[in-house]
Amino acid sequence: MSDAQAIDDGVGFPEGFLWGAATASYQVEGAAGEDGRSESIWDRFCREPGRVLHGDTGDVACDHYHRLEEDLDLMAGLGLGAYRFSVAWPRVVPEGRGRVNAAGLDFYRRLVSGLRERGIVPVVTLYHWDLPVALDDEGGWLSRGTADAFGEYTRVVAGELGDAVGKWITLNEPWCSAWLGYAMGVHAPGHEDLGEALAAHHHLLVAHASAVSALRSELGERAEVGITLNLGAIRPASDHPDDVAAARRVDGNHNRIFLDPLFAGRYPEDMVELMASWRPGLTVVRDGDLEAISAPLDFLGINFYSPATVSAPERATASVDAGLIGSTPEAGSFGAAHRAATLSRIGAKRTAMGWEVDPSGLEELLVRVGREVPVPLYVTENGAACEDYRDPSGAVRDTERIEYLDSHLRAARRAMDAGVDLRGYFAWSLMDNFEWALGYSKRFGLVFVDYPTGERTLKQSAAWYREVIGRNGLPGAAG
Ligand code: IFM
Repeated sequence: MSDAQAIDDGVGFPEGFLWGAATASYQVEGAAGEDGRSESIWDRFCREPGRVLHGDTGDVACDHYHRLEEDLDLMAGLGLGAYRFSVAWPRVVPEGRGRVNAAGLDFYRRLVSGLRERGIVPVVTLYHWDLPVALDDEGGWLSRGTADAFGEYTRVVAGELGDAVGKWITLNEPWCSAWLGYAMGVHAPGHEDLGEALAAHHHLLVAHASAVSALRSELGERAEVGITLNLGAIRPASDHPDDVAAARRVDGNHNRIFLDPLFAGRYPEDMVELMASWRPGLTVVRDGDLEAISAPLDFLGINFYSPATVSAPERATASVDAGLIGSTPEAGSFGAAHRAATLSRIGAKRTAMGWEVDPSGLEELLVRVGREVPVPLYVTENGAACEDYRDPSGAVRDTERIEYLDSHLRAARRAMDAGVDLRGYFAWSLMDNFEWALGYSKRFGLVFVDYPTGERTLKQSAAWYREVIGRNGLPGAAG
């Protein structure tokens, strides 16, 4: 770090570094049946018994749809430089393709205008998992037609918001859409079939390509276009060759089957070989796909929460001596297919999700990806779920979240010192929200949401983040 960038004895960030917070449509908007919005696969999934904790749904969520002005003021009060949100496809194109719902577009128009009036940069994610059910009925991500429909929908959104939005993210965490949704069954649409996950994976990348092409042709150079991936810092439990090989396979599934096609126009050979053994004869890749998928991007978004330690399944118990536990193969058939087990460090600090807190994972990941891809990076999500509550004075003293954010920002800054071109950071999340299969049980927000009333309360972390943004850097001592 140069002297000019250091602030007091703290850690400074370069001028123009984008400080943001993120949310996603289904997690915050509510108003599920209003103004012409149709059902998404998450509306349907939530209604299937046993899918979501306590039977929670996104019907009301944070009621952001109705509290838009209040939330915009909250963001301005935090001093946010940018807000990353997603557009709900079923609100805008209710049948997935064809008819456009003007009322749905109007909501996003008001959101984007409200941001710009407050000097906040809008960052639009086009798909954060809420696929219209009409498309799921035609096969969802198993059907190539969904990728084409995504291109059409992108064109509609770009046509409406393109004059006011400069930064576009095609997909959020397609790994979750494909592998949690089609292989592990824990996300909508809840399937458990490895072959389906492979098809979904490829079609999501084809959808990304369609969206890039739509954005380029609608908006030309005005649009900066990227994708957000939840890449992993995958570490072998030991230097035993079996553990190293298992970690390599998991790295292949989490990282290389995205980075290689997107930035080198090919799928990694070891993954092609492994995956072909699951579903011999599966052919979803067509001529020209990889060329389209690897069309140049302007940035890459990375979501990071926690690193993963991996061993060969038969070596999982042997790892106890190395301070590691947990011999569960990575989520059932997925782990078995990759011949890998995920381990945990004994005594590690964890968030309320049970995820280990280890900021060195973020540094490691940014440095690696920074070397491998030719575009600037953004951390488009990072944050912690904590057991937050309002104390008798009404305050939410979430010091663990502050420590988490502070330590991860320091890690990001170290990666920048090592040469990584990191342009911005988005805290997940602006406010507590619907945490998918875990319903409302996990709170990630800088802002506390009292779900029965919808009342918002700034947590201590929100005040801390406002200060960080204001000084463009972190104070000297952590926390
Ligand atoms: O809430 C999710 C978000 O939708 C995608 N990234 C991870 C977050 C925390 O699990």
